[in-house]
Amino acid sequence: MGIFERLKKNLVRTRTALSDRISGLFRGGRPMDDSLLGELEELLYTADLGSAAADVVGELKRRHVRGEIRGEEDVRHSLRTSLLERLQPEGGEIDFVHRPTVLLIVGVNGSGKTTTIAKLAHRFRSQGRSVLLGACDTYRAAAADQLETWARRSGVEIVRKSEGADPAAVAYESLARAGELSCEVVILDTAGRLHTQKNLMEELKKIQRVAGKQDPEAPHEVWLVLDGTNGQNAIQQAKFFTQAVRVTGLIVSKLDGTARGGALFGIQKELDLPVRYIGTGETEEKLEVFEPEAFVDAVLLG
Ligand SMILES: Nc1nc2c(ncn2[C@@H]2O[C@H](COP(=O)(O)OP(=O)(O)O)[C@@H](O)[C@H]2O)c(=O)[nH]1
Ligand SMILES: [Mg+2]
Repeated sequence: MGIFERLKKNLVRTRTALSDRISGLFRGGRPMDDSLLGELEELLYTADLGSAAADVVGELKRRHVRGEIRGEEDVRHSLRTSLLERLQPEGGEIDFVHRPTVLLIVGVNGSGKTTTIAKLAHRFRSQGRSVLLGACDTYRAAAADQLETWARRSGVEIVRKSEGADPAAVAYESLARAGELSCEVVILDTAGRLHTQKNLMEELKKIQRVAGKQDPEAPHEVWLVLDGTNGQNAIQQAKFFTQAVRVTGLIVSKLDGTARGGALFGIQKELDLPVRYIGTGETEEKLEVFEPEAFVDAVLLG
């Protein structure tokens, strides 16, 4: 199964909210007019496109006035073009030029960080890379246990300490151990919750600093995991993280479990960061490199 087919299947709820409902608008041979365009805009809001909804319908209206939009196919085509313009081009896989390449994964509690790290580890392992995971979420022992279970399953190294240990010390040890073992990739898991948000942000900054002491360019990537089921609400949370750490990319998780996948367009516009991967299920293979065209086609085309 190719990526388009997989996305069609896994993003079926968002697809129903967009593609199927667009078909519904045109049922019974309804003509293109202002009332239809109004309903289309509403539909896009309901599908959680946020500010993107007004923009793409505005473009559609301009084309309609110019006589370029006659029916359903033209509408889909116009939406496809406008939505693709709003997405940053595919970033592809990172190039792993640094050894080790250090990835710092941040996000609120429950957003899917640990699961996403398991998926990344599985992915990089299957590409033949050596991977080490650092359990910097020391807030609860169960967090490191969860990471360790995934590490065992994928046959990758893990560095962990006891509950309450300094997360920056775990980061330091992870990089040192990766150096000894000559690992290609280090993925650092972090806590999404502390006593206060200020503490959390200070902690993330410290992990970033400590990694930078071993390699001035580390962490080479800082990926923010956003829970796709939160739709547009993920944006405010995300801004909080982008103020504390140097976020370089986004991973939107749980897109299989929501009709709000259209939020990705608003999220990308607001945050101006590339979406690297999307999560489409709970198991380790349910991670896709984010390909804008495949994504748009899977949720929009009939
Ligand atoms: N359906 C679905 N569930 C996910 C996905 N990613 C994570 N989850 C679930 O979300 C919950 C929280 O995930 P976890 O990785 O522990 O979040 P963390 O607190 O950020 O580390 C778990 O029940 C995961 O199985 C996904 O892509 N799809
Ligand atoms: Mg976790």
